[in-house]
Amino acid sequence: MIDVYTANTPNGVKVTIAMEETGEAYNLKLLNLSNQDQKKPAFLKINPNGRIPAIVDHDVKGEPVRVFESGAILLYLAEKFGKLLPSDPAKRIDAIAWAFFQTGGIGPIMGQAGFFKNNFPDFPQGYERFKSESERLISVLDDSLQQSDYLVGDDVTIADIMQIGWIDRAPGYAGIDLSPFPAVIAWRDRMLARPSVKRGIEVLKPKL
Ligand SMILES: N[C@@H](CCC(=O)N[C@@H](CS)C(=O)NCC(=O)O)C(=O)O
Repeated sequence: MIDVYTANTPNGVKVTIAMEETGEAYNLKLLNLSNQDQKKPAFLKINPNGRIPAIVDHDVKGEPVRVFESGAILLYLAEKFGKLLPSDPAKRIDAIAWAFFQTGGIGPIMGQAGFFKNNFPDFPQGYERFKSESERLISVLDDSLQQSDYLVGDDVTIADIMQIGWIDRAPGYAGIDLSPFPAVIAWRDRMLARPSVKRGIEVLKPKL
């Protein structure tokens, strides 16, 4: 089985959603980020970068396989289970390109927008810089989503799973108004209505 080390964050939710979409069983290993679980020696053996998400696949020949970086994890799961990536080579690489777009763009840029908004209210230039670049990146998603229901054609792929946690939290975390991006809003709602996406989000919420 696969151990999923994660937490209730926009990057963390990618892996539980992907696992739910594959329909495969997994062991959820919730880390407490406030407690710095992600910096403890045992976890650093799985992700030397000390961040979630990460996985360990025990269902392999030989030594268990560890994977860190959310894009690499989703690619690994898609290849292992033969799901969430198109078989057509051009579409397949397009889905991978959108995954890179998220880890190189939406994630770090919106992360900084939220950081400045929530920690440096007296330095609006920092927030504005990252907010406007986040909006530009979201407009790129919107242009693409005007052509199809999902980022790569009519089926969900890793491309969509990479973005949804960030887009879902963009208004609350980074103060980004999504109303200028109607295709993104329609896609977000389509994603959030999927039972697997709902389950992937729910399993990370604190149990009352
Ligand atoms: N590029 C990494 C980013 C991972 C990342 O930034 N994770 C955050 C949570 S969303 C984290 O672990 N933060 C805790 C910390 O930095 O100590 C990925 O895509 O997996």
